[in-house]
Amino acid sequence: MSSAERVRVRGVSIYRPIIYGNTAVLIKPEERSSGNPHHTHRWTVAVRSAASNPDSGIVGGADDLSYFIKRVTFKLHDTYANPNRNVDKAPFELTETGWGEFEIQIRITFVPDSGEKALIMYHHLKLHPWTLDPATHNQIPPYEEAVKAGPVHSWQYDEIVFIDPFQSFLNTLMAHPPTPLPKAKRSGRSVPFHSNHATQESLDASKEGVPEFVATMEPEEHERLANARRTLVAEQDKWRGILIDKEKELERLKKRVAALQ
Ligand code: SLL
Repeated sequence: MSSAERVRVRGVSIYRPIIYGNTAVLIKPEERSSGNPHHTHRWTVAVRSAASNPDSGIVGGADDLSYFIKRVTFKLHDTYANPNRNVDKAPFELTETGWGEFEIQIRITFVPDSGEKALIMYHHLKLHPWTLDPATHNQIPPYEEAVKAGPVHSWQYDEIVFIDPFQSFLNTLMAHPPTPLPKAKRSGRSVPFHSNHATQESLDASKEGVPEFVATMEPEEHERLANARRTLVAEQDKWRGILIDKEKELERLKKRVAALQ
């Protein structure tokens, strides 16, 4: 890389939408004996592009992220052999079997050209559906019941923001624009989010097919902003009223002090 390309482009920030999370399915009781008989679930943890390929049947993953991600390390629970699992090429995902939920550390190492530090995120592996019969929702459901709920999905939307990127890395990013999220759901279940860099939403759709992240529809966004503005104005009015009352009280007390002196 030439020295000119090692220059940071000041004032520029560029982001890439990603999702991270897991899906899980039950292992049929008759298949359990072939592996570890205690392992009840087969799960996949992944870092993917946020947009889905509608025909793929998977959540996210329309774009290959290896133009900016070099490695994803999934750190599993200590009950797993070799808990640090490196994935060095797309798709950045890992499939395992197990019986319990735990926190997975997800470490994203960017391509060397980026000059970026690794990013660490956490995802709570989810194996059990959230949306079963309310009478039993706090318990792990029996196999027959859980299987009816279908695969479990638990995903977070996030945006990786690169601030003042190196010129060469900026070129790389701009050569790979992310597939835009659809405006509305195409199939399965959709999950609207507000494209605000700090916003994260998780989703769980065990029953209604493969969920998909979608861009918030514009009228919805307008409505949300209008509501926020109304709340702010009401708050301002309230505090202005309080301030006026306090000032009046202060005047009254000052007069009393003056009268006493
Ligand atoms: C729990 N805190 O108690 C969690 C730990 C560990 C899950 C869950 C595989 C273990 C193996 C596995 O599912 N570990 O193969 O021994 O729920």
